[in-house]
Amino acid sequence: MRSALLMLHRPLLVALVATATLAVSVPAFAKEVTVTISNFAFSPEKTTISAGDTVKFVNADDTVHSVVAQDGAFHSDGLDTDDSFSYSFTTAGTFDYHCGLHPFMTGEIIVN
Ligand SMILES: [Cu+2]
Repeated sequence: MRSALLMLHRPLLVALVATATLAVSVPAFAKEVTVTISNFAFSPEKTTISAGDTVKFVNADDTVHSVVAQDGAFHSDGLDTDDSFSYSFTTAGTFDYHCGLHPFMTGEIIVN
């Protein structure tokens, strides 16, 4: 009786373990990091990520901002309140960026 119950549940258990392993390993490879634009500043100003990660810039201000890479690698449209712009960094290095409308707003993404 007891062994019959175990045999019945074994495939389900294997499927559950496989699903749990997948759920844990996929986000570990590429994560999404949020940079908030607030009070005319990028927060955090310096963000360290791993190659393959995505940075999501979210505008929390009531003013339109944009995100422009110093080296021209990316250039967002004007972001209204609550709008966002995402960019995946595939190579290691230090990437400086600023707001296209307010050049004094600067930030840095460090990709390891
Ligand atoms: Cu701005």
